[in-house]
Amino acid sequence: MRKNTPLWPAGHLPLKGGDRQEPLSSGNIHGDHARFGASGRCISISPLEGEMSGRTEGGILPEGGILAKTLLLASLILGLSQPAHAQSRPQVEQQFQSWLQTSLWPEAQKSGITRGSFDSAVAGVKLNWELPDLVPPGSAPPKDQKQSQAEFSSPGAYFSEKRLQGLAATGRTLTAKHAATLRRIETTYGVPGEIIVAIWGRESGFGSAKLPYSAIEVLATKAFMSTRKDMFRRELISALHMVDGGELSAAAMRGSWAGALGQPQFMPTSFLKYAVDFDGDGKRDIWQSVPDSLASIANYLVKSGWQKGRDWGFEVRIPAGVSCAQEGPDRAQPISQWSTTGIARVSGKPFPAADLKAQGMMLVPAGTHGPEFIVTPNFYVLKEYNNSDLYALFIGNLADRIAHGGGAFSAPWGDVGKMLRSDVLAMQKALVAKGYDVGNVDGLPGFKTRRSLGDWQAKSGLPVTCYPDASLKAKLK
Ligand SMILES: [Ca+2]
Repeated sequence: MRKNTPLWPAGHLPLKGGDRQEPLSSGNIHGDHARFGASGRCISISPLEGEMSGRTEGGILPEGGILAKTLLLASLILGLSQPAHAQSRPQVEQQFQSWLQTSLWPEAQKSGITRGSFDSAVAGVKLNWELPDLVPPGSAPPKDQKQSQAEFSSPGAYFSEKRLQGLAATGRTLTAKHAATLRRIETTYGVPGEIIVAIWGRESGFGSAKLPYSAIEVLATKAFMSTRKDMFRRELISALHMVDGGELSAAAMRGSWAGALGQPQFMPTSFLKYAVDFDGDGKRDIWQSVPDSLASIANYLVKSGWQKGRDWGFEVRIPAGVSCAQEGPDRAQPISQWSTTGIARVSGKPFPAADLKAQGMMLVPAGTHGPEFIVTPNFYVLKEYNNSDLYALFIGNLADRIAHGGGAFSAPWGDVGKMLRSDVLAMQKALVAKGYDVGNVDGLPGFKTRRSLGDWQAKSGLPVTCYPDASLKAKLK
């Protein structure tokens, strides 16, 4: 292992469809990236997955701890696993150089990249053997087996109060410093400054995180030999287009260990789609320019459907007698409608008028064991940036702290999440056998699983908690 191995992955793996929640301890090694902050403290920038939408996940997590150990272990297992038909590194390097010319170049050429740009971008590029999640030629891909033995952590582990307070304090300072820019961005894009600043903080420590890797090197290595070659190959081609289009030199294209770029941590496909020049120098510079970085985040959200004038969501209290099994974007109804059932904000404030008459969705990530929410469509736009309920809640909570001096969610996250993923999987299979829709049968308690569990609990005369726990294991067969 190299000394500066990134050790702090974000705590979860956002997944397409949003019906899942990653166990914090499962060793989310998929392209996680981390770096060392300018201040010298280690800042982690989290894993890929949003790559479906061309995004990486953002995240700054507490130093060390179980996640670090898990990633370290996973990197040891995967990065240094014994190939089935071992080939020496020089042999693999040779294959890589040949692959660049005989496989990648024809595709790049076909997509319109010039030979000169291609040559300048890949000049001197070598495989980076220190990246996680590599599958060198001749070696077996990692098994998913560990996953089934992984325990869940409570969603609460995601919301480090210390981390959030730190980000909020810096976020408020920087909001004041960049007030004029943020006002201009709000006028142009309709996205509140606190949302943009919260994402900026979460993704790159407000741009303070260093970007230790050549993005071309990372993307080429992963396109050549990783568990998700096709996705990285698409990103690599996009990165070549960035060079070809004169956005910046390959050498200047610094990124995370997953190839995520600059202060907003865009993958190259997202850069091409969403990055904007907002300081007017003619360059889309999400590395050095704060205005470009902030406006690019806003543009990403607007292009993903951000609704001007609406909040992201509200922590609420669901009264006894109102079922928690009403979660999900497919059960949206006007917030006024939710309100008539007795659902109210924990703050005691009324729902804003603009939100009251528009759609809202119930969200209970820990069932009745944790904070309960009515979220707006903008919550799902935040998930487009990074497909995870907890990520979107983190951003919403951080934004509220920055804008209104808010604090932690009012209800505590219960001590849930002590089950093995394989146990949840067994419960999902039992629910499916009874005719319930649990979404993906994957051992992760996403909203469809929680909702169906709640419905089954109600039907079985059990307390309705909408979250799997050990006591239900024997009952649900
Ligand atoms: Ca610019």
